Amino acid sequence: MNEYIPSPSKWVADQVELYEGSGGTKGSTYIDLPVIIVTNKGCKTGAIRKTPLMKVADGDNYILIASMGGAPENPVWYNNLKADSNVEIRDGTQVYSMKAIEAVDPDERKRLWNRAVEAYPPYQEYQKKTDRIIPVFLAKPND
Ligand code: F42
Repeated sequence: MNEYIPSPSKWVADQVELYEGSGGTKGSTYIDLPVIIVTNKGCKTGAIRKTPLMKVADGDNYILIASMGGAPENPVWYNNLKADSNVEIRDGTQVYSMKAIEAVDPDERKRLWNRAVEAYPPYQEYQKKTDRIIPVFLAKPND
């Protein structure tokens, strides 16, 4: 089993600890909106990484938005998911084994992006803040 390395960002690491430590009954929101925890492998270290993201559901699937508050660069979890699409997603008390694939088809990306903005309107502001096109992933359950 690989080692879990917490985020160097304290507020993020604290949210993961509260969320996971409570089995999903605490720490599962950000500004009163639901959050999921994405667990995956680091593409350089091979370590277990855990990233809280806003919950954007699309049926049984989840939409993951690599916004990082509109920062100029993609978050590094983007690289991790591109290298290995296998993720575990915790949504409250439920944990699902999934594959997260970047939406590259422009129509599909737009549909998913619009759903994400409905769920969490600040994503639109984040896109205005940055020149990069914010990547969008669709995570689907493994059969
Ligand atoms: N971020 C988003 O992008 N979208 C969201 O919807 C979102 C919501 C959200 C809600 C609650 C909350 O607490 C945080 C939220 N965040 C959201 C922030 C998110 O959790 C991440 O902190 C943020 O996106 C930055 O991700 P990051 O992967 O760039 O994290 C940095 C701080 C980090 O952990 N860096 C590590 C480090 O040591 O500097 C490296 C982590 C890593 O995965 N390393 C890889 C490895 O091999 O282990 C290598 C990766 C590489 O290519 O270098």
